[in-house]
Amino acid sequence: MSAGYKESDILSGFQPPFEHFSTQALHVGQDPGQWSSMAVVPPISMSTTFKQIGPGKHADFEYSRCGNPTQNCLEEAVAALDGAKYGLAFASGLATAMTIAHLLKSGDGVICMNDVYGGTNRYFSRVASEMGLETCFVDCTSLKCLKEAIKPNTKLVWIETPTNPMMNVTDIKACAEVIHEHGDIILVVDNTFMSAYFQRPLALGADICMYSATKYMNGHSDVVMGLASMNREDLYQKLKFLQNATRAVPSPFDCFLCNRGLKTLFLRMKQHFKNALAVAQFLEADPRVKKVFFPGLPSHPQYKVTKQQCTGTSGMIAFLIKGNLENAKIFLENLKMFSLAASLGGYESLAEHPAIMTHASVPIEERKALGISDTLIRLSIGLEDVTDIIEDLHQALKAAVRKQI
Ligand code: P1T
Repeated sequence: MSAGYKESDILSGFQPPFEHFSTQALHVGQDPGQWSSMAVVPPISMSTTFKQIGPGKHADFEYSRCGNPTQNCLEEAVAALDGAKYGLAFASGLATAMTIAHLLKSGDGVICMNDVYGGTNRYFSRVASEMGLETCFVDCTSLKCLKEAIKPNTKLVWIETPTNPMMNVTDIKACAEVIHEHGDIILVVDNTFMSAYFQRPLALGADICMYSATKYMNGHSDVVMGLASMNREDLYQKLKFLQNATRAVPSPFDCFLCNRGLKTLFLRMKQHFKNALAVAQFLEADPRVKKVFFPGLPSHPQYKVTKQQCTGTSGMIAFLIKGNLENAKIFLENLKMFSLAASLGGYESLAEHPAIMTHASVPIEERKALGISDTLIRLSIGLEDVTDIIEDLHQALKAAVRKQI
């Protein structure tokens, strides 16, 4: 099971955990005094409208699309966990991307990390482009490529780190320094794979930190939602306006669930990391596995950067199985405890085939160039007992690759 690295060696050298994280997750935005009932757990405020004192004169809330008490609790908590002044909740991760893209106008340029979630690639290349945004996809792990891609009309740089699915890590601080030398370019970091517990993009120079909260931030695979946090007042005001103007908001019930999920984020992330580390070591040592992509392993090309900017890494692993598409399919179909399903970041272990599933919308030539091959498998390592997780992977690998290839 060991690939020759001691777990203690691998865990050392990451940044220390963010101070007061669990206290903030439990208390910021959650003051019982904000409710007349003094409820300790924020109630689900289902009312779509709020009684006004006089025409146009309202108390804290007016109409639920413009602001909702349950959503408020969540937004305040998220801002605190990201070390931000402001937090905003949206209907999904992609609704967050769409709202952020509305900050731009036709003719503006976007630089998007070349390896991103398939839906983000599709949004910029096939939806935002139709509205006049010019997007180029660039390997932002190379500062040289990033610098060369900046044009006079560049207004937004979108990075995802680690990337979905290849687990490439971008140096956020170095990237922010480069783009902020070029005037007013907004740097957005999709922090979905790390969650607020392991990475704080705003402290490293990003202007907006965003999430598909459908993943780790909620953590229970029962909410589709997006989140964004920022320190800049101008960006907050514009995004708050757009949040209302486009109706990209989540339901109060979903806000309640995600707010609840945040309470255990720190506990969940630590266990995801621990389990994933053991799985990555197991896979790296297995003769049926060709290559493992996990930023917490010394073999990862951006291991050093990961340790410099993160307090750990999550449960996301990608690997190449030996053989061909058939071997990958047999592996996935033989998993017993893992579910073969898209999505990630829930308490349960999931496995998927990016080329056929989450990244099918990425043109095949682009997929090939990125390394999203027929034998690439992505795992979201859950919170089950790690021996059961490894046992399931072991038996499926044995079924899929019968002899050494
Ligand atoms: O599904 P939605 O909440 O809209 O989030 C989109 C999104 C944005 N960013 C990243 C890094 C993501 O992984 C996702 C969604 N990803 C999957 C559904 C998936 O299985 O990869």
